[in-house]
Amino acid sequence: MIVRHLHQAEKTSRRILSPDGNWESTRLLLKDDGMGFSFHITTIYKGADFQMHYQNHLESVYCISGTGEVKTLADGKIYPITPGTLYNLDQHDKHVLRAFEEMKMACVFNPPLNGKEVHNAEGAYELDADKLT
Ligand code: 9YT
Repeated sequence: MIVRHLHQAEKTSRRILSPDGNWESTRLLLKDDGMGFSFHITTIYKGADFQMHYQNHLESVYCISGTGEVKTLADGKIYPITPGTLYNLDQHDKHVLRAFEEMKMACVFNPPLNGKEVHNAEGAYELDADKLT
């Protein structure tokens, strides 16, 4: 069995700070753990407003706290995010995420992340990103 605690993991290389200053993510479960998905606790900073497009991954995002909205660019729809909302990028949807307050999110990626992924110019994660060191 694999057991980890967020507060301990935050003190290690599992805590990734986005270079764009929009978010940080503590990656509690990664590809090497062999579960077939990765699991992260992500903080989206207040005022963040940025585009993502996970061309290589599916992602589920559950809001633990905070408020914001997510917009799918293909159809212009805007979905409010409040604690309890789960949104799922099942179509590799290009989207914009906005945080009206700091938001704590639980995020699951399939296929699992290697560890050090940050967004490329298109807002995607590369499949061959480095593992944690
Ligand atoms: C909600 C979202 O996609 N935020 C970007 C960070 C991502 N969740 C991650 O790498 O953990």
